Amino acid sequence: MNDIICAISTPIGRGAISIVRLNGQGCLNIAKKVFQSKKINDFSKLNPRYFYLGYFCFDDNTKEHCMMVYFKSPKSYTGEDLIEFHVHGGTILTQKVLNQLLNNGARLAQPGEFSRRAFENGKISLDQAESIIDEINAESEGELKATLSLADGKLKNEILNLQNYLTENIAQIEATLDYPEEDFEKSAKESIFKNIKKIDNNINSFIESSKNARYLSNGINISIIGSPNVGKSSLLNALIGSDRAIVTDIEGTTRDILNESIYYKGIKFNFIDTAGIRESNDVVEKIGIEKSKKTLISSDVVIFLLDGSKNLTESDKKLKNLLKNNKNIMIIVNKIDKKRVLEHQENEICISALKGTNIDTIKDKIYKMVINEEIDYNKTIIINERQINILFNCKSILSDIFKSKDQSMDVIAMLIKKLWNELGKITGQTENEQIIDLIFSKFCLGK
Ligand SMILES: Nc1nc2c(ncn2[C@@H]2O[C@H](COP(=O)(O)OP(=O)(O)OP(=O)(O)O)[C@@H](O)[C@H]2O)c(=O)[nH]1
Ligand SMILES: [Mg+2]
Repeated sequence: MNDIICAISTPIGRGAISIVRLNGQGCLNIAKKVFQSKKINDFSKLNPRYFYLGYFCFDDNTKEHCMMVYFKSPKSYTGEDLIEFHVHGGTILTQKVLNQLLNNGARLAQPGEFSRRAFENGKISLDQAESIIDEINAESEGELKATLSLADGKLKNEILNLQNYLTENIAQIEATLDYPEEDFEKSAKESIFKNIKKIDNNINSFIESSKNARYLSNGINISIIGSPNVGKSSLLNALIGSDRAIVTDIEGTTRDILNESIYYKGIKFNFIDTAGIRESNDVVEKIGIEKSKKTLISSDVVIFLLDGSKNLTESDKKLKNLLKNNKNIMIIVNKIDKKRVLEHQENEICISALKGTNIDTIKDKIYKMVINEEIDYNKTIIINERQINILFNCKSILSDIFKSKDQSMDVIAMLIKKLWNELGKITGQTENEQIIDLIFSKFCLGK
C-alpha cells in the first residue's frame, strides 16, 4: 500500500489562503490527531466533500482556525483518501502545518506525486497529466484553450477508440489463421486495410491539428527589418500600443535588438525591433546590424519596412535581395501620411506608424500567414511534443502496414499490434517507466 504523503499545494508566500494536502489510505488517522471541529465526533463518519470549520492543533498547544475537507477514495484527485487543510496564507504558518503532519507520520511528497498516484490509480491518463502540466504552464489564451479540452480526457477517449478498432482487426486476423482458406483471407485483408485507412485518416487529422502547436506554445516571432530611419521602432511602438522603443530622426538610433509581445486572437506575437541595416563603420552599430541579420533566421515572419516618402536606397535594394528567398515576408510601406515617392511594391501594405494607420491590418495578415485558418478549439488539438512524436511514429508504422499488403497475415497482425502499442504510449498504457517518471517530475510540488 502507498504511504501517506503531504505537501503545500499553493504557492509559498503571503496570501489569503494556503492549502496543505494529505493523501493516502489511513490519512484520516493523522487528521484525527491534528484537527478538531465541533461538527466531528467520529472521524470514521466524516462527510466527504464537506468543509469542516475547526482548529488545526500544534504540539506547542497553539491552534489555527482553518477548514478541512475530506475526499473519500476513490472520489478524489488521486483516487486515494485525500484531505485538504485550508489555512491562512503565510510562509511560516503553512510550513508549521506541514511540519505537524510530517511529525505525525506523513512523508513529504515528491513533485507531481499526487498526480502520479492519480495516474497509477487510473484516475487520469498520461496525456491528461501532460495537459494538466501544459495548462499550468500555458503562456497564451490559445494554449490554455487547447489544453483545457484535453485535460477532460477527450484525447484519451479518441485513442482508446482507435485501439479498440485495432483490436477488432487483430481478432479478425486471428480468425483467418484458424480458417486458412484463401478466399476468406482475401476478403478479410480487404476489410482490414479499409479499417487501417480510416485509422490513418484519424492520425493525419491529429497531426494536422498539431501544426499550430508551436505557435500556441511559443508564439509567433516577427522581426521588423529595414534601412535606418524607415520607422521600424515607430512601428514596434504602434503595434504594441506603447512608447517602448526610442524614436528619433537620427539614422542608427536602434543599435540592439528589442523584444516586445502582445496577444492577438489568443496567440502571442513576439515583435523584434532591429538596428537599421546599412554599411557602417561604427563598431556598436555594426554589431547591431549583425544581430539584425541573425534574427532573420529565427523569425516566423519578417516585416520588411520601407519609407514611402523616398525612393529605394542602395541599402533597401541590398536588403530586398537578401530577403527574396524568405517565405513569410511582408512588405510594408510606411509614412503614407507624407507624399508618396516610392514606386509600387508587390503585395505591399501601406501604413503610417506615426498616425497609427492600418496597424491592425498587419496583425491580421500575420495571423493568416502563419495560422492559415481560425483555430477550432472544439477539435482535439495536440500541442504536446511527446504526443506529436508518437503520432509520427504511428505514421511510419502505418506506412509499413500499407507496404505489407502482400505479406502473410502473421506479419500484418504483428505490425497492427505494434501500432496498438505505439498509440498506447499517448495514454501511458504502454509507455516506459523512465518517461513516465520524467513527465511527473515536471509537476510542481503539491500537485
Ligand atoms: N511622417 C511620418 N514619420 C514617421 C513615420 N514613422 C516614423 N516616422 C519618423 O521617422 C523617423 C525615424 O523613425 P524611427 O522609428 O526611429 O526609425 P527606425 O527605422 O527605427 O530607425 P533606426 O533605429 O535608426 O534604424 C522619426 O523621426 C519618426 O518620427 C510615419 O509613419 N510618418
Ligand atoms: Mg529604431
